[in-house]
Amino acid sequence: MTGPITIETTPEVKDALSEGRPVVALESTIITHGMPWPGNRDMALEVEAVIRAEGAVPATIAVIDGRLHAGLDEATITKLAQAKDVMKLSRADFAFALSEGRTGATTVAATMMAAKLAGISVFATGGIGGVHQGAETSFDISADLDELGRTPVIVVSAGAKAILDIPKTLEALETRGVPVVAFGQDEMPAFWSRNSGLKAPLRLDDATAIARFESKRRALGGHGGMLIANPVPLEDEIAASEMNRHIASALATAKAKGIEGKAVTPFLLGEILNLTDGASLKTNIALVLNNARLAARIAAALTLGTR
Ligand code: PSU
Ligand code: MN
Repeated sequence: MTGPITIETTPEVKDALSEGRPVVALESTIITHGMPWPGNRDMALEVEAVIRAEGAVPATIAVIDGRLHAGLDEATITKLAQAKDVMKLSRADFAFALSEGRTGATTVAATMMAAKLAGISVFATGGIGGVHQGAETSFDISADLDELGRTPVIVVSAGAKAILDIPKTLEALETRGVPVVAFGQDEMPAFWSRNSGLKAPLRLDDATAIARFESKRRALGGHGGMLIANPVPLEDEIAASEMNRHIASALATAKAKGIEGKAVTPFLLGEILNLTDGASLKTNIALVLNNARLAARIAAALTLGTR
């Protein structure tokens, strides 16, 4: 009954980890709860291809029938992308899926836990969860933030999803000692948009500098995660002025329908997809690919070692 968790790895992931080659973890909630079929499957496979093209190995994380996987083959990704009743796993219910033999997709929080267990130090996603708008009454704050505060994995994102309260999310990250690094610009990006109107706490312009920062963090000891906020490419962005209208409208619908808890983020993403006639999905896929590319470069820079 007890003992360490067995992690099922693909041969590709197993070899890369044992040889110390760069590996990038990927979450699966974005596949099951973040995007509709079949765009979700295409995104998941394309992200893996981008990481391989950079010379790193992708490790998509999920719990399948109670077993933790780091690295999924194409057939399993395809099945997961179409499956119904997949759990959305965070720190609170990750072990439940293992003990009950369930199938669950990992959020940022659970993917960070799995990555650490597997010995993977870089993870690419779309946007992290954070402090929701109206959190002062709903108390809805993603477990992703506490995980960033405690688990030493570099999370490459396009910032916090713009449906959130970004200023409060930045405050909560600062409280937890999480460095937030905007990549290549001063401003904090806002997921679908390059600009948020907020200055990011830190800025770095290349993967080597991020690896150098990480090695100093390790040397200081007791470090949790780091958040890289990588702006969506210019040609793929949707301007913040346009997105803000859609976000306000989606938030109003969620409120009117009484959407709560784990359902909030998937509901808002789905609403925004309809309001933008699918454009938000195209942007979401573009930003994930962009994050995967940077994550692979950071993983490579970390394996080279820095002074
Ligand atoms: N990034 C995306 N789409 C998503 C998510 C991230 O582009 O669907 C998921 C992540 O798994 C993240 C989760 O951890 O949304 C946050 O959910 P919540 O707000 O319920 O903590
Ligand atoms: Mn929540």
